[in-house]
Amino acid sequence: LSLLSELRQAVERNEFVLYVQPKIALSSTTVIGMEALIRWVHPERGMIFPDNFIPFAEKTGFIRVMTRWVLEQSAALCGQLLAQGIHLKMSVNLSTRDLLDQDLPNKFGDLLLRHDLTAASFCLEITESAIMDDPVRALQTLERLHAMQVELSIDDFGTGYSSLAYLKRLPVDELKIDKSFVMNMENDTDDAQIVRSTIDLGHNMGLRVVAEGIESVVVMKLLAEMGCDQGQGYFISRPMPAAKLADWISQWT
Ligand code: G
Ligand code: G
Ligand code: NA
Ligand code: MN
Repeated sequence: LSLLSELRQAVERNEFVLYVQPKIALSSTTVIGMEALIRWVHPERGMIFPDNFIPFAEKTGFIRVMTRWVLEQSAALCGQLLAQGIHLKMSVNLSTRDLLDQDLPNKFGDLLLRHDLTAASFCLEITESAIMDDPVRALQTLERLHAMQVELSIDDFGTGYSSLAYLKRLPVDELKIDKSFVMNMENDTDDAQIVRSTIDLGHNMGLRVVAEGIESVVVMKLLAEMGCDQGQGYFISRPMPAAKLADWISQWT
């Protein structure tokens, strides 16, 4: 069986599982959101991580089916949490293909209607490289999404090739500092300076700044001192099955 037909079969057999990783405010440690991260639980091979199928799904265009699945599951989870009085913002990763899909804003609007949610429940994460693949069309999609009031985030910031001149024109709300700068910032003074400068750059552009890859309390405190707004990482929580989130929140708070 080719990987593509295996992926199609995985959808039919419900083998994908929505994992989420909590996102907290660094000043108060309050949980404010979560990032949706897909997992494939294969009947024979067990858990398959996205690095082993997302790049392929992007190449073949199958990613659009997966993105739709993730958005559907995320919206359902948001609805369930809201019914329990839990208001969290759901961050969902978009790929290049999604950004080039002219119909994505309409599909997203339809999703919100069907789940009785507002755009404020979502933040869409896009990497610099996904945007730079076709900046003109990407910008069109981002502007239409932004006009719908959905928040947009630049993911893995600092690892791509976009210029600041270009970034300045993007209708984004959040900048997410790549984990490669955050993970070792307690020991690497260059990393710490990059993180500090990125926080200031983001704030000066009026953006919320999020650090991913927080693996220790020392790093979490350093980031809070630097004024970083939000954080995410193994120290706070590893990604977990969506069904476990409500319990995790009640233990965290
Ligand atoms: O935990 P982690 O292994 O989940 O994710 C590895 C990579 O796969 C990351 O770059 C992450 O952004 C990407 N990824 C995880 N879930 C999704 C998804 O639903 N859509 C897209 N486009 N990428 C995802
Ligand atoms: O590419 P993106 O930033 O969307 O994906 C986030 C990736 O980082 C996922 O694979 C997720 O599991 C992983 N991740 C989340 N927190 C940590 C962390 O604290 N340390 C490391 N090494 N990886 C993390
Ligand atoms: Na992401
Ligand atoms: Mn990232």
